[in-house]
Amino acid sequence: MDHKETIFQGILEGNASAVESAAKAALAEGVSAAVLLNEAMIPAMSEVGRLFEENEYYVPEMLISARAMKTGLAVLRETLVEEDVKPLGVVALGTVKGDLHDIGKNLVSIMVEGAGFEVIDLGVDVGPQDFLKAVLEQGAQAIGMSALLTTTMPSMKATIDALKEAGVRDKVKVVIGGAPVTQRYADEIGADGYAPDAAGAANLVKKLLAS
Ligand code: B1M
Repeated sequence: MDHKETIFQGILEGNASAVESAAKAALAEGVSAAVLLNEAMIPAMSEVGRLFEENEYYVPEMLISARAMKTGLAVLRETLVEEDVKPLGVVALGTVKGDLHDIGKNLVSIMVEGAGFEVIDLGVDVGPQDFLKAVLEQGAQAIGMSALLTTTMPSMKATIDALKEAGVRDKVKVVIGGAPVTQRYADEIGADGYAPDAAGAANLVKKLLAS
């Protein structure tokens, strides 16, 4: 089995140590972190989602796969993030209220940091007031919200409303994303932009904060 296959299988089986050693070995052999991410790790999580939909996997299996994915991401992190770059701005990121999915948000965090921004990672289950606090008290110039559940998407609008009520909506850029989120939804709730993936989110933040 080559390293990509070991990583793919390791995530499917929730074998974090196999994922960790294969990712380290692949990087040492010069395989790029982006290749490991896009050709092994993200496809493995999509497969986990498919198995869950078909009732072959249940929440515990998803959970151990997610742990293996996070272990792999931690190995890639250093390679993905450029070091010694003066921050271009401050961006607060979080998964919205009621939502505990953080793998996509963590990837966005790595890419935004890699694009040269200081990231305030607010974690998961982040409510409108927590995003607002990051703007008012920590100087976030942009906020990024992630949602993986259709039921938690309305929290994105609630956060934009909270920014409006506090009179700071025009001082901060709002970027949204996550599997059920679309450009149409972003337009509907008045976000500044939507990105389909982590690299897209980093580019969008760069573009919005430059304008
Ligand atoms: Co859950 N889950 N989950 N889950 N889970 C999904 C999302 C689901 C689609 C599975 C399915 O049915 N096929 C489904 C949602 C259905 C829906 O609402 N439409 C679902 C469900 C139902 C649930 C529970 C309700 C299950 C239950 O308890 N019965 C429950 C909810 C818990 C909660 O949040 N309150 C639940 C729980 C869990 C676990 C805890 C077990 C685990 C999460 C662990 C963790 O994150 N720490 C989990 C997992 C792993 C998944 C799947 C399998 C994988 C998600 C993932 O990490 N993908 C997922 C199925 C799937 O997505 N195919 C599923 C990999 C990740 C890299 O992709 O997060 O999409 P993603 O991020 C992408 C883009 O979306 C984008 O960039 C990333 C790629 O570059 N992106 C952004 C993300 N955020 C962005 C922000 C941006 C821009 C881009 O700007 C700011």
